[in-house]
Amino acid sequence: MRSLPFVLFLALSLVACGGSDSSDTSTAESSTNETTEQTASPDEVDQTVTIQPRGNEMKYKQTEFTVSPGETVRIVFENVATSPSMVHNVVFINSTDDEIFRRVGEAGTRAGSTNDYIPEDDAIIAHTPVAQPGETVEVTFTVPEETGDYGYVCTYPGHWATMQGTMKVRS
Ligand SMILES: [Cu+2]
Repeated sequence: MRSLPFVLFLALSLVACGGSDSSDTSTAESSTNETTEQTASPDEVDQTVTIQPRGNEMKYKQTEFTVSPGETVRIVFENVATSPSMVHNVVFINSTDDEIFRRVGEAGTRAGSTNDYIPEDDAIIAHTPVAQPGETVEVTFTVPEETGDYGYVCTYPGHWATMQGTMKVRS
């Protein structure tokens, strides 16, 4: 399910390459309103947000940031931790409800390392890969059109309860 937008993007790219005389602006527009869209290239990014953990704690140093509806945001997660157990990711969800944090966090543990601790859950709108200590990972996605507060959480086992933040979508 999560790979559908990427497949769609590829299909549109192929169509665009096939046509020779039309303008070159055709690929981006028809596939943008999906909240799971993660295929934007760097030159389309409206805002880059850098997130780090707070040292070797199971916490994000940046616990909130603000973006605009529908913009393309690039999340760069720099895992500056040094402890080998401080493996992290950043999973964005469509809620700041404690129960949704719990549901996604516990499902992430069950999803396991082979899935980067990412469960199948309708609340998830985007996520980074897992970052080992010292590693930097990133994800680019389209911010939802609906204003409000969206949560982000680390789904590495044992981290979800304390490693949370809020993405504020404000027009
Ligand atoms: Cu973590």
